[in-house]
Parts: sequence; structure tokens; C-alpha cells
Amino acid sequence: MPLEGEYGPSTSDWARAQAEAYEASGGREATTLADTGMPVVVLTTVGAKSGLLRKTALMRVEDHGRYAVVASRGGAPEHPQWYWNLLANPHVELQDGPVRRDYQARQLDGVERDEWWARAVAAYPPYADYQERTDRVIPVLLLEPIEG
Ligand code: F42
Repeated sequence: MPLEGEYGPSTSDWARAQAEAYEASGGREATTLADTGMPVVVLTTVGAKSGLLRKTALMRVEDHGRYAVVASRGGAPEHPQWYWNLLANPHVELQDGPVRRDYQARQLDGVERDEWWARAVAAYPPYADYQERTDRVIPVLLLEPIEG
């Protein structure tokens, strides 16, 4: 059941441009991080305060149809704002290329988090550098497909 609501564009120009180009092209354009060739997905969340639909480009971390999203924000001291949306409204959508599906999100800890953190760093090695830059533990959230 697709999320409904008014779209609230991100105030980050580069990230907004990528999410919008990705979605407008049906997942055929803007699908990598700049010229790195590393794949990107687009997460849609419902704003924790605004109720607006927020669209966020993120690195693609996938295993057997499940995805992890990493609230790294380049190692900034604060969590990205989209992280709070997931906690408040765990029903999210994720677009991977041309495929967009509904997922239920939950924050990982312990062994589960270790497993997915390793997968995330393998997919995008700078995550390890980002964690070095900040005292906050970078949240890792698992997105599991909502069937039906
Ligand atoms: N960010 C990551 O954290 N991890 C990644 O792997 C990642 C990869 C990536 C790849 C390509 C690309 O173009 C960008 C990438 N980014 C990655 C950056 C990512 O897309 C976001 O720009 C970044 O994580 C910051 O997210 P943010 O949600 O903090 O964005 C800010 C700039 C923003 O848009 N703020 C909005 C605003 O109006 O100021 C509000 C956002 C929002 O969701 N507000 C909530 C609401 O209710 O609407 C309230 C949230 C709250 O605080 O309760």
C-alpha cells in the first residue's frame, strides 16, 4: 500500500536533486553516488513532525531482498533528520532502480547490527571513516519487505 501524502522536498540541494532525478526517471538515472559508480536507493518516509513525504537518497545495502539504511550523514555529530521519521513511522518505501516496494523498518543492535554494519561497509567503505569521525553510534536500520 503506497505511502500517501504531500511531498516535502529536502533542504539539501544535491540530495534532493538526486532523489528527484532518480524517481522521475523511473530509477534509470541518478542511480549511483556521483562518479563513484556505487549504487544508490531512494527511501520515502513520513515526516515525524510534518507528516510530509520525505525522499532520501542513500547507499544501497541489500541482502536477499532486505535492505539496511545507514544514518551516517557523513559522520556529522547529529543523526540525519530522516532517521527520526523511521522511528516514528516505520512503514517506509524504498526504490531500488525501477522497483519500489513497501518495507517495515526497525533499528538494529548487537549481533544483527554488526552483521549489517559489515555488509554496509563492504558496500560503501567510507561508512567506516564516518564512524571514526563521530562519538555517536551511527544507526543502522533494517528494512524488511511488507508482503501483499
Ligand atoms: N545520507 C546518509 O545518512 N547515508 C547515506 O548512505 C547517504 C547516501 C547518499 C547518496 C546519495 C546522495 O545524494 C545523498 C546521500 N545521503 C546519505 C544524504 C541523504 O540523502 C540526506 O541528505 C542526509 O542524510 C541528510 O538527511 P536529512 O533528513 O537530515 O536532510 C535534511 C537536509 C532535510 O532534508 N531536512 C528537512 C528540512 O526541511 O530541513 C526536513 C527533513 C525531515 O524529514 N523532517 C522531519 C519531518 O517531520 O518532516 C522531522 C524530523 C525530526 O527531526 O523529527
